[in-house]
Amino acid sequence: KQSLAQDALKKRCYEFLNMTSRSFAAVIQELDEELRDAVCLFYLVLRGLDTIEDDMSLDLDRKVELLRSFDQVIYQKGWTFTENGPNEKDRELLVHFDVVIDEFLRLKPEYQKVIANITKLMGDGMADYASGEHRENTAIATIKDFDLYCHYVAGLVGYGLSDLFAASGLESKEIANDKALSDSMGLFLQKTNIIRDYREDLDDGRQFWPKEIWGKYVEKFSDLTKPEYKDKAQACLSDMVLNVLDDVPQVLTYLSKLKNQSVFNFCAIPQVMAISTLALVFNNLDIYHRNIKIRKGEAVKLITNSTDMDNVVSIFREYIFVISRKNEATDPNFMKISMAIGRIEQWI
Ligand code: PS7
Ligand code: MN
Ligand code: MN
Ligand code: MN
Ligand code: MN
Ligand code: MN
Repeated sequence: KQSLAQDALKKRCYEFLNMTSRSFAAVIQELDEELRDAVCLFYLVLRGLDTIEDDMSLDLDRKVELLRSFDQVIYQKGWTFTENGPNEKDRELLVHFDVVIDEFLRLKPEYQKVIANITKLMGDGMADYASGEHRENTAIATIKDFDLYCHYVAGLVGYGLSDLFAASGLESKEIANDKALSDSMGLFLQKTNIIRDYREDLDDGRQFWPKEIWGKYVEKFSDLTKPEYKDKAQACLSDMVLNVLDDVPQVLTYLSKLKNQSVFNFCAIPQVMAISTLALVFNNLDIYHRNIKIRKGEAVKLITNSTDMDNVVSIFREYIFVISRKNEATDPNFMKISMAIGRIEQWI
């Protein structure tokens, strides 16, 4: 039985979850009891790590030291962090991180180990990209660099979640064995987010699109916003969308292997949001100027309909069809996109 003080700490953690996450808070809270707290704490630990990664006002050496040691920080009772820039988003979470640590230490040791392991791998990956060879603005040069960065910040989340699912017994051990499938689940979300957030990230002084792609179309990454490069910008965008479409068959394969209803909903909802976002951004030059988002009503429809594999496949079919209709024969990537859609159609 939990004491009243412990209940209050757990409640604080769920408040932090609702404070820091637009999209994951609801689906995490719907998870079966056995997994809910572990996934909530996994989220909060990684949100803390990402808040450090994102803070451009932190001294670089200090940032790298924190990123590389964060897997130990989560075992230090009483640890809090107040060094973030005053305007850093989600700073409040780190100011009260002792609460997260207390709850983390109450999880089953098996769950703690999964979370600490992924935190170590992600923190080291983020540190590599924040410093050293990736320090320049051209940080993400090749498509390989792009895949590796997305693996660190999202594919690894997929590994960790699959490990938690398997450890809980709600899913079979098999779900955690095929690492490529778990990786794709994270990559598809992260890459779609990176395309959609072109403008926001540019304004923050960040560029995540690989130069190997945008360099085919413009000299400078920010040229994509210029009216005189409109056609180049459209072709570049379709090249990026083409890159993301690669992961769709693996996403559907992963989802088809799930057995538990609450785990299925938790996994499927973000993926249908992503395919809907991808259809919205394709050939949509607004992304170079402002933050575009799927409509609230559409999001609600997607959430209520993502209940089983048949419905999820229907949703993917609908949005793949939207992309197919928007694909223009004059686009240099027209043929490759048609082929990628063909590969997905074998699935849907
Ligand atoms: C533990 C649920 C389901 C097998 C904080 C979920 C930021 C897209 O740019 O908030 O900070 O605003 O829009 C999530 C695989 C990770 C990948 C990664 C952890 C799916 C720190 C989500 C969330 C794997 C690095 C949030 C990857 O986007 O970002 C839990 C299976 C955190 C998942 C970051 C991005 C996530 C992201 P931003 P967002
Ligand atoms: Mn972030
Ligand atoms: Mn980040
Ligand atoms: Mn406070
Ligand atoms: Mn983003
Ligand atoms: Mn974001």
